[in-house]
Amino acid sequence: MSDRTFPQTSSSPILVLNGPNLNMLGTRQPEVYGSETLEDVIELCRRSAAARGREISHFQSNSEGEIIDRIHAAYGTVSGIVINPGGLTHTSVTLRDALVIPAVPIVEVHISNVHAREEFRRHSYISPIAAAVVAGMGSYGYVAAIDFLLTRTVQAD
Ligand code: DHK
Repeated sequence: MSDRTFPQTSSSPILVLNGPNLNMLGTRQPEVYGSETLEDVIELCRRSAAARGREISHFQSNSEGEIIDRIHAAYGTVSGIVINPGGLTHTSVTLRDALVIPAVPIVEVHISNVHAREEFRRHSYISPIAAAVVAGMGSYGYVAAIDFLLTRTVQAD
């Protein structure tokens, strides 16, 4: 865990970001990504945060630029970021550069166990700047990530 990102002192929302193709959850390769839709997953995230008296803000896009714009808008307004970057995980230096800008803890989530799949999925541009990485836990990975951020974050207000 890096000292750069902890402790946080805000009760602002957790930003949950989903990258390309994650809007197709429930339809897309259910044997890999499960049968829950993105709406199901986000509802799970909302309930998980609400159980701790907190809120999430969610954004999904198939466009790298839109995701980066949303991260820029998060500056000063969120207390942590949970991101499943989809395929951008393995390709995007610009996404990584954007994610350090808000200077909040980040958890990288993958529904599938990327290490048990194709070789190219084992490399992540995001992991080195993440406080934690979750892979292979299905939708529960998002819940674990939110819980981690909310319980490991010092509340000032
Ligand atoms: C989702 C994707 O879209 C893939 O490109 C990643 C990740 C894995 C997941 O497991 O959630 O390689």
